[in-house]
Amino acid sequence: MNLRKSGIGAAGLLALSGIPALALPYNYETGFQPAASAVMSQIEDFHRLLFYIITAVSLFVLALLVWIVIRYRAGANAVPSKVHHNTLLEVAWTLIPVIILVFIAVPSFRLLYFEANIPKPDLTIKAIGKQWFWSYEYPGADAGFTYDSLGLSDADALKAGKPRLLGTDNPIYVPVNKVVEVDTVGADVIHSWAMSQMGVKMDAVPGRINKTWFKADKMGVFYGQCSELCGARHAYMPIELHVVSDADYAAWLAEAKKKFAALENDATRVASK
Ligand SMILES: [Cu+2]
Repeated sequence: MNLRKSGIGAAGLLALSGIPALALPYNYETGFQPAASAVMSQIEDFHRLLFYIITAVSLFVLALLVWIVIRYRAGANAVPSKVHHNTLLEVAWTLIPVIILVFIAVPSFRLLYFEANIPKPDLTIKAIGKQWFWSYEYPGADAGFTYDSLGLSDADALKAGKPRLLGTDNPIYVPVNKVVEVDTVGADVIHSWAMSQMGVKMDAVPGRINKTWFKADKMGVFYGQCSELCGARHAYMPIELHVVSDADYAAWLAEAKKKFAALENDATRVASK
């Protein structure tokens, strides 16, 4: 049974309110939330590869242990063996782990490069971590704007049909299938902008810009959280991301330009509190 589709708990509540429940974790879930970007799909694939290797190595070691415990127990070996050193064995137990590690390194570095090498972005968002909420800047060629995105109280979240501790008052909007560059910076302490279904987690450090990217391949509402302990209300600065069609994004953009504060046209401006 697909728990995700059956709508349990908060996911069910969301399904009723018309928001796709796709993006929510559910009780007793194991593994990752479903991937919504190529980076996350590749992280899943890499994780699966590691899982097989880990399982095989663990079972092999367990079998060796069981074999030694039974075969070489004191009861069956009145006179203990004095054998030590076995060149072939020692070379093998050094070389085989090295070969396994090199085997893992190839897809690992390929994935790291894929994550770190930002394609030409279709749009750029600046995420500024503050104690304890996120501010976003949408720099535009004509008129950029900025706004704060605060986590909702339990009562407000319930009223808005949003999940507790994940919903925000002003979500971020991005178009589907477009490369979004996210520039992160901290205004006070180190925060971390994390959106697991996009395979993104980037520290927001005061005084420097860190860049990451994602290209959402599914429409829907996605949730993330600050993932660097940043103080008393670290748990209350969620990220709500809406991935929408080009038309819906254009509509939101037009409204946002009117609704939110215009961005000062100063490229050297440093994020302020
Ligand atoms: Cu934080």
